[in-house]
Amino acid sequence: TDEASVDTFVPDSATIASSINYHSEFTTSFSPEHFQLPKAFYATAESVRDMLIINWNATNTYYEKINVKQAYYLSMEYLQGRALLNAIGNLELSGVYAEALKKLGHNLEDVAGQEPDAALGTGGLGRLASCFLDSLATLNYPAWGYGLRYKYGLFKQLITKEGQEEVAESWLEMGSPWEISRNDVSYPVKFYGKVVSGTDGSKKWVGGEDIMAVAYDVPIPGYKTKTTINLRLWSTKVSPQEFDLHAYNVGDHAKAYAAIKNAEKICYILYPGDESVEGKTLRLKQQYTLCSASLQDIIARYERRSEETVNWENFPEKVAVQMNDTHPTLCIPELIRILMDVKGLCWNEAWNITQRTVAYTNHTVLPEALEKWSLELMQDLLPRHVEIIRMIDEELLHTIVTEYGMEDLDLLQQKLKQMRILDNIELPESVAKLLIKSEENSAAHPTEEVDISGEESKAAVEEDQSEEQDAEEKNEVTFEPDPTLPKMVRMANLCVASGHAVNGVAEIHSEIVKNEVFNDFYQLWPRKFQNKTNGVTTRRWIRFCNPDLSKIITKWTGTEDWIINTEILSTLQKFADNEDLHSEWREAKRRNKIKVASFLKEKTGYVVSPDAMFDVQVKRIHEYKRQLMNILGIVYRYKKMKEMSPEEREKNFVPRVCIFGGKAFATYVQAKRIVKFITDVGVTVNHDPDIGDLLKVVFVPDYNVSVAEVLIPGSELSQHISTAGMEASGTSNMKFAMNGCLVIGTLDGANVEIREEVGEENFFLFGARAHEIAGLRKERAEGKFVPDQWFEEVKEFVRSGVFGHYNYDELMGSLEGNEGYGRADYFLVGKDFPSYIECQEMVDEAYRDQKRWTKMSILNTAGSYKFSSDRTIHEYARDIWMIEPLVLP
Ligand code: 26R
Repeated sequence: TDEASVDTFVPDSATIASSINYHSEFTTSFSPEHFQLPKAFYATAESVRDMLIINWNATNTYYEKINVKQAYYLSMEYLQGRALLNAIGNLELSGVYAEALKKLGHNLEDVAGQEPDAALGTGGLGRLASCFLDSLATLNYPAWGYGLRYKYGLFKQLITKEGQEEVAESWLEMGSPWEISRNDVSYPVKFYGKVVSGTDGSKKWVGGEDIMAVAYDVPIPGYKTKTTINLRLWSTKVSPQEFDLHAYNVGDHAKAYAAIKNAEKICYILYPGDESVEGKTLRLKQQYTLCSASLQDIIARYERRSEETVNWENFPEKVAVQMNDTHPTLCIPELIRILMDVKGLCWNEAWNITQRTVAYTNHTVLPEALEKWSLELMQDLLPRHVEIIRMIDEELLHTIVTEYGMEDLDLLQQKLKQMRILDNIELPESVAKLLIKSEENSAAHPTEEVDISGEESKAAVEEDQSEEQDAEEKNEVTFEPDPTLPKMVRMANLCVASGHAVNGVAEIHSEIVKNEVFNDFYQLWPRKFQNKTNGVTTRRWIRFCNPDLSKIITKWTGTEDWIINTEILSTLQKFADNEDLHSEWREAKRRNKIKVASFLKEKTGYVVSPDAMFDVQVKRIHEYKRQLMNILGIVYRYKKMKEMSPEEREKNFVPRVCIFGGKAFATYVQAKRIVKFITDVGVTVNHDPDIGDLLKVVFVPDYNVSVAEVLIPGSELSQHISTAGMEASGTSNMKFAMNGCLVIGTLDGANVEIREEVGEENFFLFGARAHEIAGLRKERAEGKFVPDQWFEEVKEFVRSGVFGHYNYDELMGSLEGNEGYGRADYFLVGKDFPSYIECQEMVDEAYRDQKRWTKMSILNTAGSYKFSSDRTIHEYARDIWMIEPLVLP
């Protein structure tokens, strides 16, 4: 098809129906007799795919021709969810597709419901990557995503009497209609082996095992634009050299098969359990496969688009690489390796180019989630990369020495130790020499008392207050490795040292990144640090998941342009008191609630009343997210209800349906206990004849993108109640606010900015502030904190067996004391509980006044314009990637 006809070609329903028929007969791998579900879905998707491929080709041909600068988003996770309605919505073909399917005896919604979710991610980080792709395409930014094509995505969650059970999620069972396998795009990826030096000082990584990474391209269409970008996912297979034909011939089939399995297992599953060395190795192989294949591909493209002689200096003028958290950190040493060992550049050139190319986004401050890899394991698997990491470490150490000088040796040594990439590893000779020399120097000419001021005096005071052991550690910095401790590579330090930009994902989080987590680095390179508040795509998260609300917004703002220019949403503010809008708004919410109610009935069997308030907490189950506080609040409510007469009950409480959803990591025992507890409370409360519709507790199994698309439009209150300072941003909070749900939350992550935008009177705030947390924890651990009486009563009530006789000691014990199960309530549930309960009472009060509630709801949608991922992507493009939109002719 030539360019002109692409522009003007808008198919009608008859053309589409015939395309679907064609694919039904020739493309899908189903029996020919019938045209039923799920075949109808696959045939429909194939017909959409044709159009995507036309645009995809046009886009990439144009990028190639213009030789445009491209951004590459490297992520170990993408949570794409379903693609059909999104694709035809973006192509503006929903109407004709519905018509075409009707002709063929099907209903579009049912057909779309056949699609399995692509769940190649766990939560916020993966879904953010997917929202970013949608915005990049929509805004015509030349950018690609790179990831891994896991055969099994995130597990399917079953809820049984035992709690959560995990089942493999085989999303590729019937094949994916969206991917295009690129048999011509493949790269070797090496593991193990050794490094050999040439006589000219050059290095080569040889031997070991080679596997092949093969590209699968997923076209990502933009909304109302021809731009269709690419998500390139790598799959792994045995390299022809490794395939042992001889073993087959002599009957050693197991040996021959081992090589195949060894290659293929890399892309089997998302997050292989990493308790064992095998699990850890596999995960590192996954990370390296993503980095190596993507960089080889990016470099090949750069060379292909270059004039005759390739100018490597200019590489960063054409390539920007964004690392989605530390998971793709290995692209740093990999880029250096290719530039030096394959392209023949020297260290300084390669190091300089790499720094100008890569940037890093941090998504968590939880210490246990800051990645560290065992040096031993990495040395074994990637020996050349370890050499390069040692060189980067050395560069960094020299920078620190230059910055701090030799005057205050204690300070210098402390900085060296805290900031270096390699932990518990002897100093490189060049740095050790400097220190010995200067120690001699300072013994000969003792330096004067240093004037401690500003930051340092603050640090000094803190040091005075800290425990003796701490002080000792700080005074005597030793670089002798401790043989009892493992030698580690700190991936985040590697990213911060090597990237030209480091960003957090919400204002408060970026402040914590600068002032706490990476403060040493911030002092060294203040200009590297940025904030890029997260966002979500309005296409999926308003327009397509909530068509009723979308119609109302379009009617009252007078345009559909709010889908791209979210600022327009704020014009709703002027109608916040308009009674006509109120009744339309409530009507739409009610229809969405009815859909949620029937969904809950189908998934759980529980029947809930759409007249009750729908109160929702859906997210990964984690102690810091405090689902436990939510459910204990519900227990409190239940207990109070039981103590009242029926009349009092009706008078005091607004009927609520409390909905939970989310997966616990398979090995996270405490999180799984929380799931079990929630479902146990549900069993008791939902069957209590005294309570009826006043309170229902429902745990929705297998929360994923598609479930979110049903729940969010039909929610009225949503809970974002993490311990302050612990949730980097949160992104579902944005989706809920956009869909007119009120947020109850702490001052954490993006909640802070949401509250600013929607107005504090439209946000239910409670709980301790981030800066108070450390002090509160200390107080708690020292036993100085006196827990609130309600809180104590609620725990007692649980222990008494009202919700069954599952052993709750470990769960309740984590909120208490210091001994046994006691973990001194690290997440401060007990501390925030009273203010949470009071806040929930204010929620009830607001809900009783439906006029007030509706106004608050409208103002939440109106105030959410900042949280479009379009805004976020514009900021990345402008401040980090330096790329411009490129509209196809
Ligand atoms: C490597 C391993 C230990 C690991 C740690 C943490 C793997 C995955 C994670 C997930 C983290 C990085 C994550 O999903 N963070 C979430 O990122 C969202 C998008 O920025 C934020 O909204 C959310 O607050 C944050 O928890």
